[in-house]
Amino acid sequence: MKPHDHVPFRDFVPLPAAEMLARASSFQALMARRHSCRDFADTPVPQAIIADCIRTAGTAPSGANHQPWHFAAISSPALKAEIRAAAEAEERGFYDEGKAGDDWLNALAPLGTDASKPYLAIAPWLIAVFAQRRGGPNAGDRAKNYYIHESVGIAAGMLITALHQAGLATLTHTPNPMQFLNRLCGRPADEKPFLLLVVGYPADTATIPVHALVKKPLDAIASFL
Ligand code: IYR
Repeated sequence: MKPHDHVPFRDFVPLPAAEMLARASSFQALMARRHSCRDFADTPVPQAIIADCIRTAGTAPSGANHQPWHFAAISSPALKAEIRAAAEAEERGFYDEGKAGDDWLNALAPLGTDASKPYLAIAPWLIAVFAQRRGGPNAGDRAKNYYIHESVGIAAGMLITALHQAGLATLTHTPNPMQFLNRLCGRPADEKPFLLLVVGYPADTATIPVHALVKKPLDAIASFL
């Protein structure tokens, strides 16, 4: 088969309308139970689960199917400790040395966050998501990539969804700047760190800021035309 050939549309399973509605509704209820977690247990999570969730992320649509992402999954205690130290150094600049600015700090105040990020060393897995400026459909390709942030954003969303569906809690953590992730994860300079996802089980002491429970109703986020 040549690259420009097509095959019949496969794998699609049509469902009766009642089942579609039931599935849409139960999936919505499942996803409504995902909350960002900032207090993790150190309980281990098997690598095979993380690997399958990354496989799911890898099925995301992407510009010209170049799949412009790399997922560095980290469970090494030494590396997690290094990432924690580097992230906290950036976060001190953000929270304590004026980089955030008052408006941003005020917007974050209801979350109760600060520069201390112990969960980066405690959670069993960190997944550093990188966006590749160059690549292509095959490993090792060096072509220009397209819609990089859109593609990696979609893949990251699918990864978060897959991890939640697998029974794991997550935090989307974005220390700013986070170039230190290239050095610590051994990634080339033309990959941009996109997101550091913290993955594991919530600690018994974990809480949810009430602020984060307020989700806009459908009529505020959608219009049916
Ligand atoms: N990266 C910081 C600050 C932060 C920024 C936003 I926007 C958030 O929604 C949450 C936190 C931190 O992780 O604390």
